[in-house]
Amino acid sequence: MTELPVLWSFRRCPYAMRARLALAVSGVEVETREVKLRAKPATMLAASPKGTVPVLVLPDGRVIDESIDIMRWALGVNDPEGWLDGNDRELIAMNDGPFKMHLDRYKYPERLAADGVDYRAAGVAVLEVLEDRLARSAFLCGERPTLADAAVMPFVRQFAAVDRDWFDGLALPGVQRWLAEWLASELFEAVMVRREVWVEV
Ligand SMILES: N[C@@H](CCC(=O)N[C@@H](CS)C(=O)NCC(=O)O)C(=O)O
Repeated sequence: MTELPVLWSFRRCPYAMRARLALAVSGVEVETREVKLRAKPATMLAASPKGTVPVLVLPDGRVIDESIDIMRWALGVNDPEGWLDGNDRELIAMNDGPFKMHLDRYKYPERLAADGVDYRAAGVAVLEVLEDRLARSAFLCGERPTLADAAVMPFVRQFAAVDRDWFDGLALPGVQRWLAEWLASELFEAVMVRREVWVEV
């Protein structure tokens, strides 16, 4: 049996989620190892001392420990659905930078910063950029899902989940439809399967 790449993962981590989405769509087989963030295995930390998930360790020893790089690597191996056509670096940077920052500050623990910045409103301003696209096309880069959608969606999912009723009441019909479709998709279901926490033997 040939050795598979090992993906160190945490089910609910949005970064790990997007890596699993790209790996799943690429069809590249990996051995997924679920970790507890509070008790990261020594083997994972030996491969990537910075201690974040996801981490992909290739059979030749190469280590990829940024989720977006794992996505690009997997799609570079095999991209049957043309996800790399939506390699929208600007949009992904807006998500990973400002949106993620607003999301974290809205989610834990306060919506309003000491300086009066309303992070929830700042997050919505970013979602309005997505809405502008999703009002015109089914997905962020056109009529089919691509890398940009998969890279951003897990973070929008988190933002929505903080206060679902409030989110559902926003005037963002495109974003709401897009998110609902992703969450109902077989692909998303497949990458959200529950796994036992990996234990070193
Ligand atoms: N830039 C990294 C960020 C990954 C990240 O921050 N993952 C979080 C979980 S969602 C993590 O592992 N945090 C370390 C910890 O909680 O101990 C990536 O894109 O892979």
